[in-house]
Amino acid sequence: MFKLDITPEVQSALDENRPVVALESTIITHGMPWPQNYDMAVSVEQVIRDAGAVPATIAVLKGQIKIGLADADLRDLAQTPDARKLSRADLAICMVQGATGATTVAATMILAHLAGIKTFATGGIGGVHRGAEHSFDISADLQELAQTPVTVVAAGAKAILDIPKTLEVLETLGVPVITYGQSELPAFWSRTSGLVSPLRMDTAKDIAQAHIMRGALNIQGGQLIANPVPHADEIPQSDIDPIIAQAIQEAEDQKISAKAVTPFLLGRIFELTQGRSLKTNISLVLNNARLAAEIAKEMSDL
Ligand code: PSU
Ligand code: MN
Repeated sequence: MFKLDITPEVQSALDENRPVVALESTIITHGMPWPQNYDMAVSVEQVIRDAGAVPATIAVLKGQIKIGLADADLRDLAQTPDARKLSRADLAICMVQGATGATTVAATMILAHLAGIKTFATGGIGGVHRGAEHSFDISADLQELAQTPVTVVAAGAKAILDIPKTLEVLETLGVPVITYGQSELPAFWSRTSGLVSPLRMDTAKDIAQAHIMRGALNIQGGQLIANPVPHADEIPQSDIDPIIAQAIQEAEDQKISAKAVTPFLLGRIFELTQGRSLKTNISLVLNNARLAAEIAKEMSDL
């Protein structure tokens, strides 16, 4: 029916039970501009290798599932802004049509799990959008966390979202939201959100053990690890909040909806901060990759 096209580097790590960290590709095609997106994708893979794990960037190229991307493919994809944005609903259709698509958190979790990868690093997950009581815009990433057993390391839910509502939905879905190393939930570009994190853990080993314990208990779904952005690159909430509000207002005025909302907001915030948001976004992705590599190493030891 289909085959997973796994690079030899990733395949041998999986065969030998060495640590592997999955990476998504929507952040490359829809989350950042060229060429910073390509530079970020290369650096994040390097950070994972330096930490002693193997990176597996995931995408669908001409209908083929790729677990690990060759450099030329990564470079091409980073220059394909019209690649499809693939969530759970879109994956099978993209394959049947032989199309190229970048995987969101949800689709990356599905494919990572198929390949036997348990740890995944990204920037921020999708969640409940502000005004969702009218738009019903709730990311499929939340449902996926409820059903697919992958530990996802993010810097919290993206601050463009309604974070309290996102936490409520995650609680309803039975997804553990675990902040690493502090008691306050981080908010993507900022280390603070004003919200107490539902759970806290201070070591990669505890996070790995919790993942394995869930499996042993036969509890479906994954874990969300919220890893605060490094101090040096943080944008304080008071600086970013008015900019987020302006970007959301513009999205409403221009009737941006569905899949286009998140890419529009990230792009406008990049422009309105003259690139500062992008620098922070790259920093937090690299930071998440480092933690994910530590978690993956603990999982393969267990
Ligand atoms: N994190 C980032 N930038 C991004 C995304 C995450 O730092 O662009 C992407 C992820 O792929 C996530 C998606 O799954 O945004 C959420 O989109 P939506 O809100 O439409 O579900
Ligand atoms: Mn949405």
